[in-house]
Amino acid sequence: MNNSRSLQFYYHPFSSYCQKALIALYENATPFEPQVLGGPDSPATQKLAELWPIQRFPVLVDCGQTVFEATCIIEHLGLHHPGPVRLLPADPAAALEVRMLDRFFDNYVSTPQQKIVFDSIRTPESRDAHGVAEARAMLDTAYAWLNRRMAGREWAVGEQFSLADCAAAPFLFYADWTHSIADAHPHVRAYRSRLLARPSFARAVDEARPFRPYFPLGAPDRD
Ligand SMILES: N[C@@H](CCC(=O)N[C@@H](CS)C(=O)NCC(=O)O)C(=O)O
Repeated sequence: MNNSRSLQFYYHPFSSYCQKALIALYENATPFEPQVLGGPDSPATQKLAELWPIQRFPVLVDCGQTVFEATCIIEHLGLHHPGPVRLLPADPAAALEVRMLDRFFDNYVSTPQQKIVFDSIRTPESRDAHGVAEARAMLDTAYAWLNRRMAGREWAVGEQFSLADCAAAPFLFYADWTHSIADAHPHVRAYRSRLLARPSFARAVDEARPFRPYFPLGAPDRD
């Protein structure tokens, strides 16, 4: 472990998966070199293609080691650059529950949310109405399950803010813009508000404000 190693973080401020990892960096005030992805010709974008041919972001480079997948970046930071905020509990059973909730937010909130947004930017003849209807139904099911889970809870797992909340914050933020969280799910709405008030996420949201006009469905005038 060496906290003086320099970290390069390849990201775009408006990207939900990048915000997920940024929250972890901000929670522990971990120093890093921002490598903001511009257009296809920007140096950071070209470097990303070399580092990670799949070209999904965020990507972290730590002393020549390339780390991809937001969850793994957060786990890597916890192992090699720990700070006062521990995002994976020390207890293995509690850590497993955190990882399970992290999978829930990636697979059943972010994936359907992105399906709806990406479908909206396709040409009309290549849209997938059936897939979008399935994605909306998945979000409704996920909101209902989460509403029951969050009754009486502050954070997704246990008493402490964790990796699962790093995932929940940007995914519920954009999911509500995409397929609104109904009043019938007050615990999800309250949880989303708590996440927005968390300084690490509030900072990520503020830094992404200039990009709101690019939200394909039109960003609402709130948050
Ligand atoms: N499973 C990846 C997903 C990352 C991801 O989908 N990132 C989006 C930005 S939010 C992306 O790279 N989009 C570019 C593309 O799809 O070409 C993770 O957990 O980091």
